Amino acid sequence: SDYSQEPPRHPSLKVNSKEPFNAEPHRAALLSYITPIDFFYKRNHGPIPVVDDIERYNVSIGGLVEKPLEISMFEIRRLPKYNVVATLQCAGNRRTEMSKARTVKGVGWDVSAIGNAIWGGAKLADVLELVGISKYSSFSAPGGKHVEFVSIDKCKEENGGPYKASISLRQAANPEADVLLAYEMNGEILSRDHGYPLRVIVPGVIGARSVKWLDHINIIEDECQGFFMQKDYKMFPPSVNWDNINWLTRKAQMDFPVQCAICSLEDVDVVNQVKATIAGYAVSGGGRGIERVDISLDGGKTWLEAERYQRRNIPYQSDDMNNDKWAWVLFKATVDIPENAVIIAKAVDTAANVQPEKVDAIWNLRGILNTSWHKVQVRRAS
Ligand code: MTE
Ligand code: MO
Repeated sequence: SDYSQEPPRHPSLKVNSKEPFNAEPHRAALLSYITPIDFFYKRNHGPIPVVDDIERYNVSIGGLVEKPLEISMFEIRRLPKYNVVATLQCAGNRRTEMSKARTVKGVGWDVSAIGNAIWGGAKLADVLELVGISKYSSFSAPGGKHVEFVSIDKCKEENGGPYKASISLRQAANPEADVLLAYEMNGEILSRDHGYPLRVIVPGVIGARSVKWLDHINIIEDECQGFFMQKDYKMFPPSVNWDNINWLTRKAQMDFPVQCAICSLEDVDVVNQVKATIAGYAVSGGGRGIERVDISLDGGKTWLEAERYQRRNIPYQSDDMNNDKWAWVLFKATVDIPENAVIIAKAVDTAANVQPEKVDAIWNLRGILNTSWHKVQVRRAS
């Protein structure tokens, strides 16, 4: 593979793999509501494609449609534009910690394979109307079919072929699911690392389905048969290992579960004052909001509720941005730090789903969806 044309990246990123480029920011970079582009995690499976002739760039839409179509960037930009605030999270977020319990296979990540951005673009539901698929809500959805997104990058897992994924047609054609073909991130033209010139954003779903560098869209009868749908990004029980795995027995993971992490402290950390602010992010998938974040300073015996907030430091506002449904919340609590403590955070979503206490209960061989209670060890400087 050719990695000679990679874009420049911020030097403070922690690089978990150089080729393909996988990197995350330090925890403290996640304490602003909107994650700056430079500090947004970058998760790739091959070299970053070079798209230099934007005039000729187009997306073809085919498969089970009455009228296949090629749509240019110019035409996509002429469709109604939406700004959706959505958190993108890699299913492998917090994998390093899961691997400490029992070794898993995959790129290691601390707690920062996640970010919250303002994505600007056309709704996939509007684009699908151009090929004769009418919009529907969850009440009228016929279900059944799938919408496949195919990229132009080259991944070794696909034997040098492009990255691809699919979502249900029901979700794709539902305008309220806010699935976007995004050409902007935080008000700027999408950067090469994040999918220039056009990527899919599937809010509330693991990052793996938000295909970057979109090249074509296929309406298909069954789920996409690509590697990342069939042989990866599936959640297995702790009993399954590499000798007895049967990939067919599990579904491709879509929505992510309730998650939170402390970002004001690294693990292990030293605090100078008795009073310290514990802060971080909490988010749940599928459009479920965060109901509560609990903090414990005594190993989980007693808990106090953290304050929560959204919509800080948004660089601009627009009328359609009245919805934080797909976005994380930040939390904070000012506490007296014991001399030696393990500080724990756990979140509860609006469906009352709670993060599990121990990683062993959710351990899986690919190390995905580590949502166990987040713990950091701190010591007070004397
Ligand atoms: N799309 C393409 N074409 N190639 C990829 O390697 N990685 C996926 C997804 N889309 C990927 C892709 C994964 S696993 C994640 S978590 C997100 O992109 C990461 O998006 P980001 O790099 O913009 O943070
Ligand atoms: Mo991912």
